Formats: sequence, structure tokens, C-alpha cells
Amino acid sequence: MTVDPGPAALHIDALRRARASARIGHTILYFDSVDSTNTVAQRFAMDGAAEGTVVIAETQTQGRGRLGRTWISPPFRNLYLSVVLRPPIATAVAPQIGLVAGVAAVDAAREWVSQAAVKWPNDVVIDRRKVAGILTEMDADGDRVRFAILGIGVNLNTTAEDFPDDLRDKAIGLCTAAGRPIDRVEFADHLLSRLEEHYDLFLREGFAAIRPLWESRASLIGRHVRIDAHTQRVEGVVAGLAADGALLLRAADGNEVRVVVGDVTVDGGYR
Ligand code: BT5
Repeated sequence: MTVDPGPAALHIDALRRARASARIGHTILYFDSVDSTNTVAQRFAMDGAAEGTVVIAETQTQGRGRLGRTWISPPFRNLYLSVVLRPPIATAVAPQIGLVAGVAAVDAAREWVSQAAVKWPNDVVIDRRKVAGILTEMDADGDRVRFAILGIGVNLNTTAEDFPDDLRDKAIGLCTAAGRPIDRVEFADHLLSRLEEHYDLFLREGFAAIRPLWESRASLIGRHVRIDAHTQRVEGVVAGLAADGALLLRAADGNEVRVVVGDVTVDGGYR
């Protein structure tokens, strides 16, 4: 007997077919509900899962952002996925993978909405609202990366009423900006294809090849911003990315400031 998965479920067989000969997504593990796709992918990676293995869930009970924050994960509307990567790189440059993924996620979103942009470190925003978030976690062997788990959450078919009150003016679904529902299989296929393309470029040519791509898709170059990191606050005009992926600000005194971690706030605006 076959069980109808219901109209709302992701057509996982179609996605698996589309990715069958790809490097990212050759194996897709699909779940109705998990705590966090990053946690599940980490477990598979520990057990030896190959590079390019992808974990997708319809919902997450403990979807997470950076610094212990929560990623709201309503079921059957969006994309919550994590990719196992095994880049031969030093731990110090692992955060660059998040920037690579930011470029890929923006390019996927731009297939539907041309004004999608990347906001440092790796949010995808449309009209200043966050449509996607990226969380890179890694496991190290000395100063080398053993594996990295790249987690990407994209709001595809959530509308304003799906978000809690405090997120309503900060978050957006791609469907709202596009004015039509988003085919989740099509989006996931685009996202994984763009990721494969930019990740390959990163492995071949290093971050130097990614940096101009990131900068040309960035939302805040030339804007005055504040950055809160731990107990410190810095302010300045966004100049671009440093060679290692740090954000460069030009402070009021003319000095250049490097920022490696933090949350960017635009003057008079959103987080
Ligand atoms: C992020 O953190 O933006 C990274 C989010 C990564 C989520 C994916 S989903 C698949 C994988 N599995 C996981 O468990 N995580 C990854 P951060 O920059 O810290 O932003 C978190 C903040 O974004 C929250 O504190 C909220 O303000 C906001 N937020 C939460 N859920 C959101 C949503 N669905 N859409 C837009 N903003 C959201």
C-alpha cells in the first residue's frame, strides 16, 4: 500500500532525481520533524557521511541561529536544510563557507526576486527584511576542518501572519516579495546548484574569487551602520570585505575597522 504524503509535503523524489548526479545533494535525507537539521547532519557526518550529503526537514523543533538564537521553522512551507562539507581548509577560514553560501542563497533568491541581497555576515534580505539565514558549524582536527555543517533556512511560502509579532517587520517570505507561491523543489534545486558552483570556485581559487561576488551582491556597502559584538559597539561606513572575509568599516576618524563577529544595524532601521 502506498501512503499519500499529502499535498503539502515536499516532493522529495523529484528533488532526489534532480540532484542524482550532483556533488551537493547526491544523497538527501528527508525528515518530517527534527530538532535541528544541523544537529542531524552533524550526527551523520560523525558517522562518515560523504561530502554533499544533505539533510532536509519539514519543520524543526529547535531550529537555531547564531549565538544560541532561535530559527522559527513553521512546517511544510519553507526550506530547512543542512549540507555536510569536507573542505581541505584551516579552521581559521571556515567562516568563509558561510559567505560562499550567502552568495549562493542570494543567487537562488534572485531567480524569483531580483532585489535580494546579502547582509553581513550571511543573511539574505529583501527590502531590508530577512528571507534566509545561514549557520555554519564545524568539527576540527587540530587546526584543520574535519567537516563543516552548512545550515540554511529560507522563508519561501510563509506570509506575515506566520511570523511571531516581533519578527513581522524584520522577516519576509520569498512568496510575498515575488507575489506568487514558490515551488520548493525548484528553489532547493537552484540553491544546491548555486552552492555547488560557488563552493567549487572557493575550493579551486580560494576566497579571493568569492569576495568580489559577495561584495557585488551586498546590501550595505557605503551605508553607515552600527555593529554590536559582545559588549563592544563599533560604527562606520561599510567599505567591503577584507581578504579573509572580515567586514571592513571606515570609522568617523578615517581609520579602517575590521569586524569578525557581530550583528549589523543600519541607522534608523532594522537589525
Ligand atoms: C541565522 O542566525 O540567521 C542562522 C539561521 C540558520 C537556520 C538554519 S535552518 C536549517 C539549519 N538548522 C538549524 O538549526 N539552523 C539552520 P542569526 O543571524 O543568529 O539570526 C537569528 C535571528 O533571526 C533570530 O534571533 C530572529 O530575530 C530572526 N529569525 C528567526 N527565525 C526567522 C525566520 N524564519 N525568518 C527570518 N528571521 C528569523
